[in-house]
Amino acid sequence: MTFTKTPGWLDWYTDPSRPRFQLPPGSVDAHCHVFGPGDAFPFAPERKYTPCAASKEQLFALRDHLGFARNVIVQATCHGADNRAMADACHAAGRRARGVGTVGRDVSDTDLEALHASGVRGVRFNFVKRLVDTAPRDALAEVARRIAPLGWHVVVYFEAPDLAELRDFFASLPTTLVVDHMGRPDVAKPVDGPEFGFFVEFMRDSPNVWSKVSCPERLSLSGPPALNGEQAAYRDVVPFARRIVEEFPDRVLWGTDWPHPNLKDHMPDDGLLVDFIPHIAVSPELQRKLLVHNPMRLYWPEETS
Ligand code: 0GY
Repeated sequence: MTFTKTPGWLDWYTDPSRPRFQLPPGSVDAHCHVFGPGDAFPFAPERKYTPCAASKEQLFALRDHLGFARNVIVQATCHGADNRAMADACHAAGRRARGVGTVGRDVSDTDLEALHASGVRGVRFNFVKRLVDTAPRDALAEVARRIAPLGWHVVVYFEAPDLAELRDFFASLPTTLVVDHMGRPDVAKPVDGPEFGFFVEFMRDSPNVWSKVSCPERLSLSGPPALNGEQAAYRDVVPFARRIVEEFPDRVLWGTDWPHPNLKDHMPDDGLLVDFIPHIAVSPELQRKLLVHNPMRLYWPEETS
């Protein structure tokens, strides 16, 4: 089937720079996607956008170019609950990728076992209103109960103003909970202000909650550095991500978010995104936790002593 991408959609960089920051050996890109290609893996009828194709081969080439050892491939809403593209990519990568899927309450045990065999270790619940029509709590709670015995976790994507309303639901879930992109703070607000303070307090009160300190390019108002700049890219996001990394060093993950769905103003250079990491994880120890130890404990526990 042929698909035409959403007007205004920016294509991912085909020639990203080589990062100056050298990733620790065994680093994991813990948030990235594959899209289609649509003729092999059609996009979901209920999708809110049609992306450009971004195949597993292109993802693996980026992994190698940036210096990552492994990927965690996260199901994006454009594929709905059809996990074939993501599962196929995980399967093809062997032990070098794990996945996070999307399933409904009607998923069979056989389907869950097949997803597990392909490398899936979590499910994603999306509460971002521009991406999904509904997120029925009873169905999601049932899914969480079904996947908990497999040792899987739940990944949640929401925007900062919605946390107050979601917090009790999150607390009722029986698994580890991983929050995408720090719960999307408004970085024009102070890092010590009530909005981000609420998120920090949520993590403080909930030892099972982790956060991805990812997507500065989505959150930033200051944007990438000037071409001749030594300044950190996306510098307005640094204090937010650094706060989370330093207070919760054992519960943070990082990912590129390649191929960067839904960006219409600015497409990041993935090499520059990697160069953002030492600004938020400032010591080798914090970098190893963020990029190696934490994702390995969550996604490859059988390889972690
Ligand atoms: C992200 C961000 C976005 C999209 C999705 O599943 C998705 O469609 O996650 C977004 O538009 O903010 O994490 O990829």
